[in-house]
Amino acid sequence: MNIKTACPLDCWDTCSIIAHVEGGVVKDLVGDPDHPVTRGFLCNKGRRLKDRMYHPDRVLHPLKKVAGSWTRISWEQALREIADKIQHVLATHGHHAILHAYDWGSGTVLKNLNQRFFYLLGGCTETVGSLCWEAGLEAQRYDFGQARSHAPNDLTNASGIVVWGRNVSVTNIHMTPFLKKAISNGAKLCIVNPLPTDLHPRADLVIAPRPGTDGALALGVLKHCKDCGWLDETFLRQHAVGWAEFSAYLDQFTLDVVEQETDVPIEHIVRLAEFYGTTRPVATLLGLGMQRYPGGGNAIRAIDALVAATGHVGIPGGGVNYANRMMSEFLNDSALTARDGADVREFSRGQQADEILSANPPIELMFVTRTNPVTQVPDTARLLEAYKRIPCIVVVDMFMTKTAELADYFLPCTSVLEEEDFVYSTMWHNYVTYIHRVCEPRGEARPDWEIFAALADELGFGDKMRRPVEEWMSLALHPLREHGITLQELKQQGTIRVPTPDVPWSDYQFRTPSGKYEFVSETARAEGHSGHATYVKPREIGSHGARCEESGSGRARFPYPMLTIHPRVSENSQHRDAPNVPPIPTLEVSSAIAAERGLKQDGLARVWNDQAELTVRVKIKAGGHPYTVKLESGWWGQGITVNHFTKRHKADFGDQTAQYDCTVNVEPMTAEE
Ligand SMILES: Nc1nc2c(c(=O)[nH]1)N[C@H]1C(S)=C(S)[C@@H](COP(=O)(O)OP(=O)(O)OC[C@H]3O[C@@H](n4cnc5c(=O)[nH]c(N)nc54)[C@H](O)[C@@H]3O)O[C@H]1N2
Ligand SMILES: Nc1nc2c(c(=O)[nH]1)N[C@H]1C(S)=C(S)[C@@H](COP(=O)(O)OP(=O)(O)OC[C@H]3O[C@@H](n4cnc5c(=O)[nH]c(N)nc54)[C@H](O)[C@@H]3O)O[C@H]1N2
Ligand SMILES: [Mo]
Repeated sequence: MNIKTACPLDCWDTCSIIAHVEGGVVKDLVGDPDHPVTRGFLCNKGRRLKDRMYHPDRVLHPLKKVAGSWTRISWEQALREIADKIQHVLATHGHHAILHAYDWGSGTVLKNLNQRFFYLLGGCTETVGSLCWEAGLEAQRYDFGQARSHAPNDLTNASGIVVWGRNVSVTNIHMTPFLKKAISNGAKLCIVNPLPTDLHPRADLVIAPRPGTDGALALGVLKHCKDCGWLDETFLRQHAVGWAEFSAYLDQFTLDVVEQETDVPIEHIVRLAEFYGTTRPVATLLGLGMQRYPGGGNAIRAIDALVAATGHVGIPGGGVNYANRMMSEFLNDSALTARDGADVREFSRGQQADEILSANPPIELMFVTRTNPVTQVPDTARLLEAYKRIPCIVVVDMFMTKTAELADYFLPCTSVLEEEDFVYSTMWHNYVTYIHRVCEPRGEARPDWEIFAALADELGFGDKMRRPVEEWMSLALHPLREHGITLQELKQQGTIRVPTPDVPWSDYQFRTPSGKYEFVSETARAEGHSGHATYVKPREIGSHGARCEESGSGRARFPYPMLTIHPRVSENSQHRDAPNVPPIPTLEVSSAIAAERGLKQDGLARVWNDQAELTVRVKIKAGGHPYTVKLESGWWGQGITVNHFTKRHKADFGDQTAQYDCTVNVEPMTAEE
């Protein structure tokens, strides 16, 4: 029997999946050929949803930690004891003493009911802000009024494509066929990335900036376009505000200043300017990596300005494609969360350790859902210090994660394959997919909503959490009714297209207060920022020469930026089931670093900074910024996580973390070590 479901992982692609089921057992998962974007191909993370479900390490019963060891308990006992704790904390410290730490480990609509539970307590403390993409979303809110992306198919209208900091073949693999088609139609490809990617061999131009300096690069490229007369004067005059003020600021970004700051040779800066100034249309695909820096939001604003001023906004085959926020207008997920009236104290996802440590009232009870902060939040050591101070922690997950290890209660949730729901969380395209339950839950696992409804029963407000799931889903889909889309239709069709435009801003009616594209945004100013994009330097990463001189001995303490980007074989830390995740992780280095530090291919090395130290296997890879190293995130081992290395620095907008502003040193290990 074939049953349709979907991948709920926090990802660009959000695939629709067909499960082959025999006798109630899932035999195989394959891509659904009818999905217009993901088109029958399923990546290894999606295929492994089955292996995760059947994994021998999966926790299938509620657990309680007694005298330091985990003991199996019944749901009844778990729910009663946790409900008692909630009541006690509410009575003694109030609802702000309960922290709900959550993120997007699953992006299905019914997960919104988790928040509802805490709001119904009268409120809580919850985590807000982003480890992921918020600085860029805020940047595009200032510039356009909202982040919008072109429909995937529209890429084939482009004459030039700039993949700016997106790791397409790893994180957004379903973009690849669209890119290949565009290239075979004759589109030229430019890549801007400090690290080599699988797409590099296809590129006509590769630019490898020093990490965290894209803002300076974009401003310099735009200044050069201005100097060459390559701007879209009609756009600047009719559809934008603030150009004169911004244009005056640009003048300091001369070619030699930009070369100094970014390590990009002048010749490459000029070629990128030609790309934007003389090719039309150019589609720009932004990744999220480059906004995880102190100046990350401003970098996105600078790139927006470059693309807009050279006339690539609002036309087929163009756009600054960062995210797709239009979807949210067609889905009423707030009907499920029902936050209105709840008294919520907000702690930043990135800064939560400091906030927990200084909280008044203190955090007495923490619930963790859909996230593994111990491996994913920057500065793990500080986070552990904070979490260890919390008297009681409840984790809802499928596995004993590094976060769950700290807990007092573990509540087992279902896999997506055991749930009825729909997924709408794509960061890119505009399709929603229904999730049919593929098989019965294993063991005693329950969907999150059922766990929280059962807890609400214990606390006497179960009626406010319990409705048939169809009703919750219909509520969320309500705005689509006027477009003729109902739950019934979604259920039958499997995947439906939400009616967002294929080419955003083609009417040049922007969502900003002025209705125009805003090179200068009064909103940004009112929120405490510069009106226009500015260049903000990284705090840790500097020029290699300057860092080497710093120490006086010709060798800086931490001369190499280390990018802890998303892993190829796993979704963040969810690689427990993945093959080939070794106890010694791989550090990719350039040949320049290998020469400078005497590193050998496949040799062991020590990488360290002022926070952490790790033994790594060296892989020498050409094609990136000469002094940048790569270590995939999500990994833990040797007593630490990758985020033991990263700092708690903030990006400029949106309470976003700046975890890529991180530097290390590396040296070969001798055989005896
Ligand atoms: N296989 C896999 N796929 C995933 C995920 C996963 O963990 N594994 N995670 C999902 C999630 S949560 C997200 S947010 C997306 C992320 O998708 P992406 O944005 O594509 O990936 P990241 O790893 O966040 O970003 C890293 C890219 O940015 C580049 N980069 C880093 N610093 C800079 C810089 O200063 N300038 C420029 N120009 N580039 C820079 C890196 O070299 C890398 O190629 O992927 C999703 N898809
Ligand atoms: N150094 C460094 N740090 C990073 C990043 C980086 O690139 N470098 N990337 C950042 C980014 S972009 C992101 S989005 C974050 C990701 O941070 P997280 O979302 O915390 O990362 P995951 O490892 O995907 O953890 C998700 C957890 O949710 C669980 N889960 C999955 N489905 C469900 C469900 O239905 N219910 C419940 N209750 N649990 C479920 C999974 O088993 C898993 O343990 O990490 C950030 N941290
Ligand atoms: Mo993310």
